Amino acid sequence: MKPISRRNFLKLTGGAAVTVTGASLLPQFLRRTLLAQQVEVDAAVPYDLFFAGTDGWFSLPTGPTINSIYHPDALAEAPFTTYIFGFRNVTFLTDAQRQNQRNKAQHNAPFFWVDEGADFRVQLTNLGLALRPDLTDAHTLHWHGFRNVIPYYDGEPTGSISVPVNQLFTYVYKPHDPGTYMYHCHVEDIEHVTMGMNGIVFVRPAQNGTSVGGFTKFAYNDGDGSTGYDREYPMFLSEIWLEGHWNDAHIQESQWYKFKADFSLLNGRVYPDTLLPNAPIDVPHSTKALIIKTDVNGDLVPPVGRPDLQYQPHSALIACNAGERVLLRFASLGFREAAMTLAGIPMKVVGRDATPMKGRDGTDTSYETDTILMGAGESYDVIFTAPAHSTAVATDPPDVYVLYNRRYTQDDDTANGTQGQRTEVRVYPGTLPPQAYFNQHPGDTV
Ligand SMILES: [Cu+2]
Repeated sequence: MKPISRRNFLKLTGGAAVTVTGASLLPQFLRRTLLAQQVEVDAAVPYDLFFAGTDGWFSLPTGPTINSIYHPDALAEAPFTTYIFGFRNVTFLTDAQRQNQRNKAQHNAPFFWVDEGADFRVQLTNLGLALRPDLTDAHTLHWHGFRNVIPYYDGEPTGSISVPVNQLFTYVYKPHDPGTYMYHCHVEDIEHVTMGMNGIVFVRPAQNGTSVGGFTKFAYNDGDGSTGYDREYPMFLSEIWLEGHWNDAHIQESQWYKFKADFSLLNGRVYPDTLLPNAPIDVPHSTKALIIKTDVNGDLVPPVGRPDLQYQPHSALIACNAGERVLLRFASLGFREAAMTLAGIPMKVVGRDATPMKGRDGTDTSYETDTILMGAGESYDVIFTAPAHSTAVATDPPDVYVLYNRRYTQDDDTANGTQGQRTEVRVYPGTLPPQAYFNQHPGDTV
């Protein structure tokens, strides 16, 4: 039986909104396989993380030249403006709390990490799209650039399993290549990726925990400490085309080839919100992913004083002490080329597309630059050493350096008072305590 695509399905039903679970569209043999796999994997080893795919709403700046019929979306309940698809981390929630998370997606998807050589299991459930029951789309996890994946777990839906509405599936990984990757849903991928089902996953090297060159944390198995660092921050680039989001909310078909980014985001936020703290972090549980605190309903707790950022939990501020080494894990799932510039501090590129900058004969090919030119689907591991503080007086505020996308269409929108992909590096005079968790902001509540 030829699989029925969503669009053909709509044609068959005359375009009427019909609620059908994706499972009923699956051939019988596939359903049985899925169920058997589910039982087998779960019985053997529980999952490390449990993700949910769903839809939801988030908030983008408004302003004189942004506002239109598309923005803010008239269907959005204040303080939210824009319809999204996305993933949530529901690992530590009860079943009832998980069901509550339908229509509560976040942007971007949760950051998570895996240790080189370790078995890692991510259970994925599909909570469905609350606003679009006619869209019976499945969801998947696809690690972009992951070299040792087996097709079964790849997430590309024509060649591997995907997860229909109300079903569960467990992905099993055993990564061998450290570095920074991105992951996304691969079903109707232009739509699902740009609607927000995208994030960073990175693989920590086996060398971590050993002492090499004065460091115990490394980007790669460098053998000499050259990729050692004191603090690490993800820098995830994504884009929003308002018309596409509005179309999905209003049951209109988008011509995705007409994509034209209205917003460029860093870690899911637009400057100056990039500078604000993370949503309150659940530190004890943040051992395999950055876990945001949830309330009794399982809902995300928003950053203090910013209910509009409830579904954009990730800060993009970089904070460090003078003299420390900082690893920035850049990845882009926007369409346009980015030119991320750090003014006044040289950046050393130590890895690219999860590959250390070393030739086969060991030749060091790392290089210093002030600008990282990134295409869609590329990742860069970049280390900088924080310069001396201007006064070195402990009570003085941090020195501020600007990290921004030099392509002005992506970071400069003064007419609306917003600047997209822009953030700051704040260099403290030695007064910051050691980083307690990945992406820590000095103003975080825990
Ligand atoms: Cu999806």
